[in-house]
Amino acid sequence: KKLKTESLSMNKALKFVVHKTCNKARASTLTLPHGDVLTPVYMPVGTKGTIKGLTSQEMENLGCRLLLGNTYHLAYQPGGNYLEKVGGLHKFMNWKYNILTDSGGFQMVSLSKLCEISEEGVKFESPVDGSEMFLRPEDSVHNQNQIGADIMMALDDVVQTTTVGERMQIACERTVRWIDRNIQAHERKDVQNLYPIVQGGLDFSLRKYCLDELIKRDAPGYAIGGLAGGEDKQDFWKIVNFCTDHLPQDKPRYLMGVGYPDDLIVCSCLGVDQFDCVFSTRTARFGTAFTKYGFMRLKNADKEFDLKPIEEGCECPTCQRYSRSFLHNTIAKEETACHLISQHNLYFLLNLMKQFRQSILDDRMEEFVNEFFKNYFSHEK
Ligand code: PRF
Ligand code: ZN
Repeated sequence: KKLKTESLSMNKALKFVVHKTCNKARASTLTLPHGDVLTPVYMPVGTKGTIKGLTSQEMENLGCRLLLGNTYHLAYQPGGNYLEKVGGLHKFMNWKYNILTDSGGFQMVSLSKLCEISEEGVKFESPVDGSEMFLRPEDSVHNQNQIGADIMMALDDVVQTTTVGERMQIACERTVRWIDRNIQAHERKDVQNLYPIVQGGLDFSLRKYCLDELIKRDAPGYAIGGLAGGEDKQDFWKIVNFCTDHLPQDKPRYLMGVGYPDDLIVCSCLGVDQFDCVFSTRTARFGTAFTKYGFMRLKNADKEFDLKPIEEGCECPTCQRYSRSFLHNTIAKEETACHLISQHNLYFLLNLMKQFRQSILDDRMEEFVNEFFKNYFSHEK
């Protein structure tokens, strides 16, 4: 049966003002129900309502104004009904700024062995206790309404990026069929925004079909999904560039699951406004820090007596107090080291985007990008 094409126009919960551009890059302000977000922006990931190892106060101090939660994890614990009862995720984690929740779509790939996808939705088996969760587009949106996220993501059919042939086409077409069910289920359009997600893998014609269909729904913002899944960089950049060429100029664009420093710079240049990735905090827990000269492995033997901060000149709370030597010698023994490196890495990405944005406003983006790559691929430490 043919579903009605739903529209999300007349949006009051989001304002997007582009202040200045340089080629395709934009310096903008995204105004959401919980305040302004300066873009391009990196959004730290707090899967279950906490950024692993960091408090809401620390996130606020780092300058974070938009962070990410995950519907799939939050629906398990503490649960949508619970969150609705306590007044939503903002109240639950005492976070006064914005929250974006992913729909659970990505878990179709990350938990693929524990899920079954059909036209109706996705059935997950809990990795914790084996219990079942059925997530239809309607359930995902209902949960996100209960969570109260400022930006909610539509439930999409996600397959591994490098999938080719029929399964990729099915995923792309199903994502389009599901968008109207997502939109129809959305009960708080005046206070929460729903972004559709462009799928289609590495196939330009599938991407174009998906773009055309989703753009018709006149959403407040759009996401580019289905990338950062082990594809070649060249293919990745071409698809991002293709999507930002076709997405509306006057709406925010969110590239999902991308968070390496060099990718943030390249994709901001291609016109992306929002990014998220667990990599910064996950890699920190294994002892790797971001620096302007590339990754630094604090476990390496040469850090044992190195009394410099992770990055000289870094203004993050970690670099104000602690040395590479301290971190090297406590990583294996103390939670503290992981927390401190996570804090530095989050500061690094938040600050990188802030500097990039400022360089657009100051008409010196090209110099900024040149300097970034000169350092990033140098052999300094
Ligand atoms: N869809 C959803 N979440 C995501 C992605 C996606 O395609 C990605 C990209 N692989 C990261 N997170 N719903
Ligand atoms: Zn630092």
